[in-house]
Amino acid sequence: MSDLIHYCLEDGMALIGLCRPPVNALSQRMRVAILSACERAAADTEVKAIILHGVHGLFCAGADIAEFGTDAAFAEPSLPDTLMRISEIDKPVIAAIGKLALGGGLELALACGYRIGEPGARLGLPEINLGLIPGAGGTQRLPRLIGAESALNLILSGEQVDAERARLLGILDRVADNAESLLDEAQAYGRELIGAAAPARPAEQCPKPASDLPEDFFSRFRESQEPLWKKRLAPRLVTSALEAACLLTLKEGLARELALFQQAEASTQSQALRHLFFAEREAGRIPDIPADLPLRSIRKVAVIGAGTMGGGIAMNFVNAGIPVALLEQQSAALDRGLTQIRNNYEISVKRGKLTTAQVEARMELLYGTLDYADLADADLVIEAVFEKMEIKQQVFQTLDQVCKPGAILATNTSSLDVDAIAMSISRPQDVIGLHFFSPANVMRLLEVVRGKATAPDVLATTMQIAKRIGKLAVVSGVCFGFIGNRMLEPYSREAHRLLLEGATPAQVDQVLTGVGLNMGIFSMQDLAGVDVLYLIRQANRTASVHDESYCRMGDELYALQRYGQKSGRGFYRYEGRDRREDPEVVALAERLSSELGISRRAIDDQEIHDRCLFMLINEGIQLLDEGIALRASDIDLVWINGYGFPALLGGPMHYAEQIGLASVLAGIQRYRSELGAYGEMWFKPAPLLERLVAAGKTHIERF
Ligand code: T1G
Repeated sequence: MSDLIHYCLEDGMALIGLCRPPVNALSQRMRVAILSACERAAADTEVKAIILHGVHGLFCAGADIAEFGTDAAFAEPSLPDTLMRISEIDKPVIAAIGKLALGGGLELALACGYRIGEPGARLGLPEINLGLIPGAGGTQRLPRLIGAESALNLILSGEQVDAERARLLGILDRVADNAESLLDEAQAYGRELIGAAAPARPAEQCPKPASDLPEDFFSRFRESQEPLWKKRLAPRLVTSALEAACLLTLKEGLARELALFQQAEASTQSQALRHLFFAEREAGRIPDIPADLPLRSIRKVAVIGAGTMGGGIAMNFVNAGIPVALLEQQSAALDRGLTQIRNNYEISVKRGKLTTAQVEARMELLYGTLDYADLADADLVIEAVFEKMEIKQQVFQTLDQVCKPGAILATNTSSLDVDAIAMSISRPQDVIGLHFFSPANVMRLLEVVRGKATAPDVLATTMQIAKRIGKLAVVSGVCFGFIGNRMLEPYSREAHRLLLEGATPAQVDQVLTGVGLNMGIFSMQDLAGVDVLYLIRQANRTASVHDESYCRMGDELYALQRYGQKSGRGFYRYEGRDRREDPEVVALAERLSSELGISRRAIDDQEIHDRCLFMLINEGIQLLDEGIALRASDIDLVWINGYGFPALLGGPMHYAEQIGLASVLAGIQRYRSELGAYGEMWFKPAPLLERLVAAGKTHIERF
């Protein structure tokens, strides 16, 4: 028997234990081992029933995602064939589900005739999150168990249901008393079935899945969902597979499902989402820091500044059950901050996301203070004060006096030099940047900025606490704007420059949202505030602005007090929540073009796409070459989770690989020659991009 399977006989039952930590992913070798064990049990006349379980408690988290895009994914025995064979065994087969049965793991359980789960088990078919569909019978067997509409909703949502809900739906036959007794109770269930001479009961003998649906259910369903699905392929394929389950025999339906699955698996959307699945897990790995480095313990956190950012940051920690001291300079500001936090929680109560008791428990963990002495026992202190170097350095010097040795001192700066802050105190090794994205209690992304002096255990501890508070932490080196905002600069520059050359804000935004970005750059800047961006520019003019031309639109709008949504006018005009193009903005651009001697012309969408996105990509590659970003996939995560880049494109780096690095380079070189002095100044290809193309590489990596 393979090392992947534990096999033993007890009371006339074969116990087949899956043993491929950490999640029993159903690789080709695992499929061979499972099939061989099941065939052995099926052929053994002593065996009257079979129990499948997870040796280490967890049942199975599905097919091996790493196999997709390779021959192994469909190598014999394929998962559908393996599960069909299990469903044909003429003995009761029981799935004893511990912890998780997801994707192919749940499909494995559905191929068994009976299912029992531990109370805390989570079951689901989350393939849609990977741009896939269930490809091993899930779209055919699940509707035969719980009805087509319930199955459709569960698969389209990708949600995981707990054991009791799974039992109520009809997925589980029983829920065990607890995780520890699951296998014993599964064996007792087996003895019952043997005693009752119970049949194998494969799913296909269940009633027709569409028995309670109107004739036009699927056509009306598609019509209602199409606007929500937008460009997404997988929901359409799922719906077709569920429709097949209602119209065809199981055998025909499985064949239809396989064809639809292969279409999903081969799609660029699924390739992008699978890339991001592994990217998120890779982001936590820091090459020069051992995974077993001892961490500092974080029992109490302090946040300095009770404004929007500070309040949101504090919420992250109390949400995770960690006490927070929230410090302000004036009691009025502190009260405002605490009130805002409570209001945020009250909204969650109204939405049914939190109970009043939970809110009180969280507020109990929050301690407002005006006295730095109250921070003396904090293990982690995060400042979120005004974005001015002098102010931040003063705060850190006070912390240096007050905080206990070993406390981690973090700055939430979005662009200031973390090293300059660290070097202003006696313990630079304890300083790190924690760039939360607003609203801090909502946005998953956290840029963890590693200073030159940051101690390895400070970085490792920070990465661990970030995961504990549910953040997606990406490590950045120190530079202006770190990863995200540094790339935003050239992307924004091209958009602004294009206004001077003849494009309108709406045209530029439509190209960018057409690619899939959540917001166009100009509607985003109207939301963020034209005034806020102007002040950041003013504070960093030497660091970020060499050529005045592309800043003039923003500067002029600021001078006209057109601050964006907040003032009803910015790059657009706002009537309530309606955003409208403003001829005054076009006239302003025309005036500036004339003043700056920039000739205007009709600009096609492809040029807008290429100039904005190729410059974004170029800067990302440069960041990688400088070592600011550890890997290209980290850059993808930053722009998807912090700036609304479409996950279906996998992030700017993955997208560049799909376009072709040589095409990106050629585009940059084209504009460098076509745009005169401006092109000469700004369209310098990143040397790493040139090296990658010269070496014929298709994947972005440092070398
Ligand atoms: N395949 C390969 N590796 C997987 C995996 C999978 N299905 N699930 C997890 N891993 C790895 C993961 O990369 C990490 O590796 C380690 O396990 C721990 O994961 C035919 C087509 C199960 C809830 O979508 O949601 O079945 O970084 O860090 O936070 O119809 O992993 O340690 O090297 O995430 O405790 C459907 C995906 C697949 C479930 C655990 N299944 N996994 O979360 O740990 S497609 C899924 C998860 C399919 C069939 C279809 C989570 C988790 P490493 P982790 P975690």
